[in-house]
Amino acid sequence: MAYETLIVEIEDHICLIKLNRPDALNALNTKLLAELCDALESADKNDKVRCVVITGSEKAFAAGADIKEMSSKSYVEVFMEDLFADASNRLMGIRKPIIAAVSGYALGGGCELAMACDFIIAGDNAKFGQPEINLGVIAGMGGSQRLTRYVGKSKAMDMNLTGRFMDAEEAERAGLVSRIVPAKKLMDEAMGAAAKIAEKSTISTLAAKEAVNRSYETTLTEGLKYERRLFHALFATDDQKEGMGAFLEKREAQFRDR
Ligand code: DAK
Repeated sequence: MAYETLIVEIEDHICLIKLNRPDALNALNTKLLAELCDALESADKNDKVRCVVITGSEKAFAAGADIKEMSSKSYVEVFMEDLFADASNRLMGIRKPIIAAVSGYALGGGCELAMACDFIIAGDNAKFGQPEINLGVIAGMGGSQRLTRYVGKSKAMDMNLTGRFMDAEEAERAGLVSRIVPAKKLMDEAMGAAAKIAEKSTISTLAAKEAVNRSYETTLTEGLKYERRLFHALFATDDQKEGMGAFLEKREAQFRDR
């Protein structure tokens, strides 16, 4: 399907989604968010796709929600339409792994979108921030919640209250990003990570994603039980027999998502 605000390519089990509003530094407007949810849900349903990568341009992953689109809205409008709730919920419903490949600015809703992905690989030029405070509002899609879980209260408060940007090195030190690479190598690294994930059984990657995400929502005891049950359940799959059999036979596993 052709999109107005995205470029989507599917190759070798990887769905690459490039945010494409260069004139607005990929600001997230209603159209882009709707198209992004549509592209992600299509990838989630597509048996050929095993991993998704979301990226932007070299200058900006996304500079936030579209300020021009939002600025004149009233409280009643944003409350009644429950601005961004649908996109936020639909993003959380995606079961396949999603990597955010971040170059340049990931600000406001852009930083929140990256954090809603499963992990972030950053170019050494990446800049993360929750500058909504400068606009007389606060973060609305995870900047006070997910960021706090990623980097702890002190840094999350600093980012949300001062609106300052965090560079890639600080973001890696703080645990916001999983790895930093030279900006020019960002897509090679992100696609390489996606290819590694795409080699696995999709049943296992969905289970792994679900188990890690569960740790945010429950106690340690319940989380450990949940993880154990998923682990047990994977013994019902052909892919578990194939994975363990291949190890014992000293060959590469050929997973068939069964
Ligand atoms: N929205 C709309 N347009 C934007 C934009 C944005 N967020 N960011 C940049 N642009 C546009 C600029 O207006 C400019 O357009 P023209 O003037 O050329 O037409 C073009 O992109 C290039 O930007 P600049 O000329 O400003 O480029 P610079 O290199 O000088 O500066 C910058 C780059 C990223 C530092 C700067 O553009 C900037 O500060 N941008 C705004 C960053 C920001 O404040 N982001 C937070 C937005 S608020 C919610 C959920 C989420 C949210 C809200 C509610 N609910 C669930 C209720 C999220 C809110 C936000 O993200």
